Amino acid sequence: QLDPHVTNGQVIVHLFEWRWADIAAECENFLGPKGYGGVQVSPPSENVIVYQDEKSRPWWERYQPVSYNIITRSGDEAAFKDMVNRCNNVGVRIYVDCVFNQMTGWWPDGTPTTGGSTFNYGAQSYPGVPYSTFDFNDANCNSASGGIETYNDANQVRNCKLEGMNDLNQGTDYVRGEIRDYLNKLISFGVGGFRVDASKHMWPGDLKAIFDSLDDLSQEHFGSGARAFVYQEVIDLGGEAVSSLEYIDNGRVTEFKYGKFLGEAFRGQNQLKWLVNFGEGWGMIDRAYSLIFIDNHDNQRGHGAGGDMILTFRVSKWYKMATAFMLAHPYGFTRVMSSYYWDQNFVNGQDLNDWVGPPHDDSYNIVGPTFNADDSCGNGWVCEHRWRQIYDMVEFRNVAHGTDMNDWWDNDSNQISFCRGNKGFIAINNDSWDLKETLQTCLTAGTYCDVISGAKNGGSCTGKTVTVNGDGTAYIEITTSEDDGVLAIHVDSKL
Ligand code: LM2
Ligand code: CA
Repeated sequence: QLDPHVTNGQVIVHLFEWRWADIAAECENFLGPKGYGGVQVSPPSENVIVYQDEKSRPWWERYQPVSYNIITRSGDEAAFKDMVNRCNNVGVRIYVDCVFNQMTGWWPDGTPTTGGSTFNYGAQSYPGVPYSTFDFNDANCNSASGGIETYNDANQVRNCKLEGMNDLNQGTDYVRGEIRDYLNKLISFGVGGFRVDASKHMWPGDLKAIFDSLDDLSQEHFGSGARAFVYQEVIDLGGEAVSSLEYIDNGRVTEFKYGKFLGEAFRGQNQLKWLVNFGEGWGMIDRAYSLIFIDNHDNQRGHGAGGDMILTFRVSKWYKMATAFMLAHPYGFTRVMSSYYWDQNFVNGQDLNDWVGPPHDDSYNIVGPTFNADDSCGNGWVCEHRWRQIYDMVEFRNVAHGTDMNDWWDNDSNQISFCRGNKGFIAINNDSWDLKETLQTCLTAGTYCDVISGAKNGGSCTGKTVTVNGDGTAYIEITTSEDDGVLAIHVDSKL
């Protein structure tokens, strides 16, 4: 359950709040050709429809399921199946964000849902599954309020209500069976695995029992005996009762320290030279188990972990540098974030617009992206995964896959470079002065196209070129006035 079963590439992208039909087209038109291995999709399970004060259709309504029917603003079951098939057909895997720690929060009786299933929060009745009051944890929660009051008590974290939402008891055969049936339904459609929402709030042993009970992946797309890829969302920055290490027997685990540490480094709170032993050397979990990212849909808007150190598309130069570092560096299994834009409104350090949902029409139907001549997106979609500096580094990661890091260099400050075997070379300049050095690239002699400032186009290069000498060294220049603080070359960018 550690194996993502990728064939097309080593990087997955979270197409946050995209519609299934748009993802299907994106697999065919962009992700397949550019070497992305898979897509994390937003929760497909039927959810509560939220109109609360000025908050109309917040993105977070999808974390309040009312049933496991496949019907949301992203599309219905037919559209979902079509997406999975079309993506698998071009080698791009689909990983599903699954929400089964909880059902809804409190909403008035008669509150509408995306598929028409009814529910009653107080009676803990969700007939669309069905779940009833026996299936929830209240009796197992030891806090006074019934909600999670402290993260120093693992029992509270797992058995009490998160943000007031009805907390499922995954310890019972019945609840396990309903969750298993939901995941097996997705497996039967051909998905490659699951992002398990709020795993920290479920007992690792309960999760193990559920994952072990799952069917093998679709034989048609994955061959025989393939097990679902599992990555569990556990926020562990240290100092709490629950640790990510409790979950590594079940599959991979999100490593939230990764984006926080890189955010601190690129924002100047740490020097890049210290990244020489980034990874386990910094107290992060073993790379065999870690799922890493610069930002996710929570912490890019101040939810979740990492605070204001997290880098996002809003600080694009740093963001591209940190993403390039992540994709060039051998640690972990990598996920790229793909966002939509929203206007922030900070009051006392809090973004009052952190709830704003995806681009939509007057009826709050999601409106998909348009595409510009330079591959970038319109209609309010940021599409970081379509930024040249990012998708070219996806290719770098694919080319360098299977090699280790070697020939690290730094200037004792914020200029660094390293090789990946004899496959690729990257240099980064986050100092306030130019990088102008002759460095070891580990590549064979010849002329290479820098895939950050441009791209190889037939026999020529639209960006900077690098001349590698017979001994593997090359003169490397990254000035502070350039758009990007990165230079990257690899065996397939040789001219
Ligand atoms: C996650 N990981 O563990 C998701 O990545 C995160 O996005 C989810 O929270 C969370 N777990 C629960 O699945 C989001 C969002 C919350 C939001 C919840 C539920 O970050 O702000 O809570 O989804 O929709 C919202 C309101 C909150 C309210 C709650 C219940 O913000 O004020 O609490 O709904 O109605 C009364
Ligand atoms: Ca729980």
